[in-house]
Amino acid sequence: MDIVEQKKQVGKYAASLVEDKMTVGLGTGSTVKFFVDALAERVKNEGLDIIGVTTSNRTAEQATSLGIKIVDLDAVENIDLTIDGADRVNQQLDGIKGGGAALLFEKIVAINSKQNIWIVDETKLADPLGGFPLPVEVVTYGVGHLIELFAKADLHPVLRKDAAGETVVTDNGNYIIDLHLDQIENPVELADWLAQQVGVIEHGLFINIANHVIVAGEEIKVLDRK
Ligand code: ABF
Repeated sequence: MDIVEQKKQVGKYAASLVEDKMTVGLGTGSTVKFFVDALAERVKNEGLDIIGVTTSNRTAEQATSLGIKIVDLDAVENIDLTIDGADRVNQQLDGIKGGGAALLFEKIVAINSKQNIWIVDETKLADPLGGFPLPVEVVTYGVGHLIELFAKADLHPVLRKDAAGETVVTDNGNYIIDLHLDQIENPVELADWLAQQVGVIEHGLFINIANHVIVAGEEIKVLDRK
């Protein structure tokens, strides 16, 4: 099964887990895009009655255009279930997220959700975490000094640019610094250190957040947090 088929498969599977009357957190990324498509099909064909809270402008536009009702996070008490993608996941079900630059909203939606499920293809499993740049969302003011600090800490920072060479600006008006680390032996320690640095708004280490991870493949695997 190629990667696109795997993404479609888990997207559809995740959509089947959504129940009537749920408030659903909608993540971001190419896998979630298939989930939102499949969820919209259920809304249209089965009359599934849900409301969505999104983690990015991109997902909000897709969901709205497909007829899913979207509300602001502050309009709901909490979210029943959030389905999101991930860039890397280890055996503890901790992960790297934010390759799509939506990590801040993704984390805010996640911590306000009763259940978090990530949908991934097989290429995302990595223990120890690594092999994918770790995104850190930072304020634009003084970004050069933060890059120097990260470089001194051997974190191999690179300010994210788009294909046209322009600095990427997040939905919240911030920059992303990607840390190019081969392996993250102690994600909890790194997450704590990053959270303490002035100018860091959020980082892409999602520790203790996913309840389940659904992995695509010939047979779908559901991994549960122990
Ligand atoms: C998101 O989707 C992320 O945090 C992650 O960066 C991304 C994974 O995208 P894809 O499914 O396109 O690989 O939710």
